[in-house]
Amino acid sequence: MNREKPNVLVVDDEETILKSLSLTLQEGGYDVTVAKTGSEGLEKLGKNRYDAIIVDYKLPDIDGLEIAKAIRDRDRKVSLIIITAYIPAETADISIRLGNYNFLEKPLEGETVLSTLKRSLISRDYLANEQQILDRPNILVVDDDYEIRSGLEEILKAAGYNYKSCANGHEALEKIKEELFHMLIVDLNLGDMEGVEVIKKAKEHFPEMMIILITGSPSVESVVVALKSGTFDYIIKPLHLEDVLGRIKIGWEKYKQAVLVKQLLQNLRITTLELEKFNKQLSTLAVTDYLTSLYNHRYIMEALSREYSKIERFHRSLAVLLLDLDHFKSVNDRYGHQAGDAVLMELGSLLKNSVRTMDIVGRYGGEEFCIILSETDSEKAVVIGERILQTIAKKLFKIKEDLCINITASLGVCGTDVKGVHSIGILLDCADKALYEAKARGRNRVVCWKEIGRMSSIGHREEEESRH
Ligand code: GH3
Ligand code: MG
Ligand code: MG
Repeated sequence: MNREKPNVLVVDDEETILKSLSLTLQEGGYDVTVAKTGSEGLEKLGKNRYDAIIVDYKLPDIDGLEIAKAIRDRDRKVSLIIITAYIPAETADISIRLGNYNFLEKPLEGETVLSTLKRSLISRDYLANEQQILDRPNILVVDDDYEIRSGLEEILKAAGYNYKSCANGHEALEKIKEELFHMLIVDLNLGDMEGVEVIKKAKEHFPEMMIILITGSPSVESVVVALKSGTFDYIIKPLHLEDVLGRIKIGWEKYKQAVLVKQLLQNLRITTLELEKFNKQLSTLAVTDYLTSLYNHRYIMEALSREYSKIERFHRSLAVLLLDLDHFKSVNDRYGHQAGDAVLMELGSLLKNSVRTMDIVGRYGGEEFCIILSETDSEKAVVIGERILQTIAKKLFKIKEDLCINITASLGVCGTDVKGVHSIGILLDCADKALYEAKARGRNRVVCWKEIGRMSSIGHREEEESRH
């Protein structure tokens, strides 16, 4: 670990959490920087180097996975700890999805924060030396027998391994907290505790640690207990040089394989997650109009067919509203196509905000929009149409920095409550004809097919449909 104070960046939108975390970390001997949003955090990360980042999974501006990825992109080796406010099962799920990141669950406890941070920094240091470490394991020898301990030290030294040694369990546990060991060679019977206790604690701390047990003449039971606690292999005293070295070598190969598999799995998880997200984006794109972000024509038709089958089953009503901007060509001609686009975008959000969330608003094509009003008859639809007209009339559409204009629209309405309307084709056709009539009557108005009631043309349409 660094000799100077490690610095930690904390990103959380909750003031109280920022304050209490800062205090805990400062008392724990860290330099602390805080950020209240994801973008502020990333900005700070761009300017400064941090040893660790503690970041809330739920930030107002950037979602947890995005920020974790952005942080990793900027600094692959920084310690990353994620704060979650979820029940354990969900945290576990995020943990599986994100790979081996460290987590802190709310409410945060000072001691847990400090121990998680310390563990994360130790493994960061380990990652920083990944290559070097994969060539040379770091081994801890724990035996209360001086002869055996020094014998092992000699063997390890001659073979060129990094190692530390100690004579009892307590000392071993202290060392494990301070440093990352890939392998533990431990006596079954230590003076102050059972070797198995040391193994359990070591595994809690670093699950991948390879354990080799040293034992006199072991009982089957004691070997089984040791194996169950995660022991990889055991050596029976007296120790033989070749035997010890051979087992360390095999253990080391196993360790490297396990690390490799873990890395591969982690990459796979991230790839799967990215794919899931990409697929979601794709399906959203497939139903979205690129300009207004409303639903596109295809989706409107699908939705209409879904809604229509519901009203057939449950005998409910459904109305369709077609809206076409008045003299929109002249907006383009006078202010340019881009200004026209800006008007269409503003109108899109105006329409979306003018109806209930259950209603479906889409761009039918060009400067024509379609609204599907479920559970609505044609009379109510006319009232909604009038309301939309008034909202449009009041709205100033921004053309450029210092120029706003008014626009108007014409609306055609038809509902399934109107006599003779018994298919989607007829419904749309009648709404379209009502729109045409609204244009003919002078524009900037709502016309309902019900009041026109030219049933002859419906008959014509029906004939056409039955022919297909
Ligand atoms: P009316 O009142 O009869 O509807 O007149 P109008 O000018 O709105 O109708 P017309 O059908 O003659 O012209 C439609 C205009 O809408 C022409 C076309 O360039 C414009 N338009 C269609 N789609 C877009 C678009 O995506 N962006 C822009 N800026 N203009 C569009
Ligand atoms: Mg028009
Ligand atoms: Mg048009």
